Amino acid sequence: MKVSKLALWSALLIALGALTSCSQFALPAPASQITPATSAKPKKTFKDLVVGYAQIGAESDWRTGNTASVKQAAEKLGVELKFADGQQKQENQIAAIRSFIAMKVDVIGVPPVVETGWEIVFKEAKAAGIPIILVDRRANVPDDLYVTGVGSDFVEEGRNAARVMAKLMNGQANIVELVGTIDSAPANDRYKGFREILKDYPGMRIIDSQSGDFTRAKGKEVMAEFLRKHGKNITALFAHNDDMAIGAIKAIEEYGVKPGEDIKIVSIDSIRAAFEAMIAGKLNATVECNPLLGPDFFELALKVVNGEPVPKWVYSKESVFLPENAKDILPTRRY
Ligand code: GYE
Repeated sequence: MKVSKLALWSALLIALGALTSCSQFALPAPASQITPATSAKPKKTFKDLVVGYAQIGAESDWRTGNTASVKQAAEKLGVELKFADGQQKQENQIAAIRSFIAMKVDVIGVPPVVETGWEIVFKEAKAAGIPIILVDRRANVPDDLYVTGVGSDFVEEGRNAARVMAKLMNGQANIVELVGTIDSAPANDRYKGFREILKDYPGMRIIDSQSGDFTRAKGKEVMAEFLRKHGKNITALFAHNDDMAIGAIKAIEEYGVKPGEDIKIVSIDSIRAAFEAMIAGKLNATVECNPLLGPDFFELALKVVNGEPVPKWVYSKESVFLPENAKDILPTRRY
């Protein structure tokens, strides 16, 4: 086919036109509309950060270890920490978050005492542009109300407690359970994980289950009640934390039976006092739960402030400790 000169020229012109219009789309936006790379915000460092931490309180040695970890990490990194002690009350934690918002801190960390009731205050933080990081415990809120979280897999801890107890008891037990703070993530999840494994052991029966609020005093009180009700029928105790187990050990001794022998005990946290109880033969196993979350928390906080990607949750690595090597391990424990 013969192509005329005119046709060639017009084809060329159309192609050129297309190119120019294309290149117009590719042209960078006017300088006034973009932030040139040179004026990009400089990355913040730990020393620039002001962080609020709305702690639950001081119910257990685990919690004391967590407070120490957050304070020490802040000090070491040069983060300015605003610390509030909620004294076990959600309303105090909420008030602390509101005061951090008023102070315009960069990030707020919170271990929610219970799972529910956080939506309003988390929305307030979001509206003020202050990211919330969950530490240790989960809150039951939509995903967009917190940026990330760090802590343990509590369901797995409950499963591990059941696994080690089933072994200790050869699959036959009348168990009483000291549950943690009602509606708290660790209590809900440990309760669930424990039962998940027990389903496979028809001889392992939970004969009573009540909250001891994660404290030694309550653990002792509720255990005494269990003993009054069920007497020597009780052959095993699962306590959602070591502190309640330590309180319960006192009640068991006062009742006149032997903790660790007549009643086998498994608890969670692996605080130093649990190792001492294992060495004394009064506790049979402790499932680890790591409170030393300060360094990870501030690392996440810095990433969030600098707009770097973070996972939705960072899980701690944990194990189970038995009396056999408690003596060797105790000196290495930091909480
Ligand atoms: O197991 C208990 C503490 O939230 C994981 O809280 C934490 C729990 C811990 O009081 O000892």
